[in-house]
Amino acid sequence: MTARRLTIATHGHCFDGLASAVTFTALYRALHAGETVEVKTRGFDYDGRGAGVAEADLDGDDNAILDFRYTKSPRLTWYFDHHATAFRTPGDRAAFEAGAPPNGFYEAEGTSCTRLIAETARARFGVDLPRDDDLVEWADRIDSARFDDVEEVVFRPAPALQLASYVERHGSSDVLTDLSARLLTGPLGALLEDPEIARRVAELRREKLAALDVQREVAGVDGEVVVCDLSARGPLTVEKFGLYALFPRARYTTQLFASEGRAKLSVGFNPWSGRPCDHHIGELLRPLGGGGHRVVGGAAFPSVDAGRAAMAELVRALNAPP
Ligand SMILES: [Mn+2]
Repeated sequence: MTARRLTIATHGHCFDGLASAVTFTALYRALHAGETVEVKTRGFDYDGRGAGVAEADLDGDDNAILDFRYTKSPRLTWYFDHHATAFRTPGDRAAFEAGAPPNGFYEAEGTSCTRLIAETARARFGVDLPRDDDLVEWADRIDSARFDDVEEVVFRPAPALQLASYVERHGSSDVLTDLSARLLTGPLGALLEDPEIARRVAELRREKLAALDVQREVAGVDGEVVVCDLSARGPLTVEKFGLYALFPRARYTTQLFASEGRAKLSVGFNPWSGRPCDHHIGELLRPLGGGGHRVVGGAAFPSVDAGRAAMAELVRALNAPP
């Protein structure tokens, strides 16, 4: 009997992208019990050039896009996403609404793609996917920044957060394929006992704590917004929630990075500020070629100057009434 080939295109360098691949693979295997299934996982990143999953990337018998932009293609058989910017054009949206693919699930304000898959598995397909390491719950908390205590996240990260840090840095297609296979058969904690992963996790911790000192030095506050221009500071590995721990009362944060002449802007709402998020950050970034969710987003630019200009524009927009 020939194997059934499943190709998964998921959000690369992202814990929700990884957990989505694991959760979807578990669902797919449950739906094809008794068959041999070969899974290939590819990671895709938002790189500011509008690149997405190409039709040629969808080379399985079944092809799923998870936690990433929609691609209209007859080869696409599964789609799960929760990004506000999932559809590039009204035509893409219309094709999806018209039932392409037949197994398409989209939740615009969903907290994570992983939870959407797990809930759909249960509600639509009657497949329960229990795990004892709370993979779905962690993906959901990480993707929606749902933590009680930001200091704990930044200074005493739980195993899932340590693995998330590893995936965010090292989660290319090969790594995602390997990790997702191991997470299908074992608990999350076991991955951190892998000496190579443990070494890299420790290295990332050191880099992030060093970067916190730089952020503390560089960042300032403009109205409601923390402005942290790191573009002149060389490559840094920053803790995703670092600015929130440093500026617990600020409502929004903007941060600019540069590497090899290109710039990357990341923008976030501080869920620990105790105040509402009055803007849709993903939508504010869309005209700048970026995207994201209501509370977090990013964009990339061909030059540092373009990145700085965009950052100033975002700071103005976030300080303006919604
Ligand atoms: Mn996600």
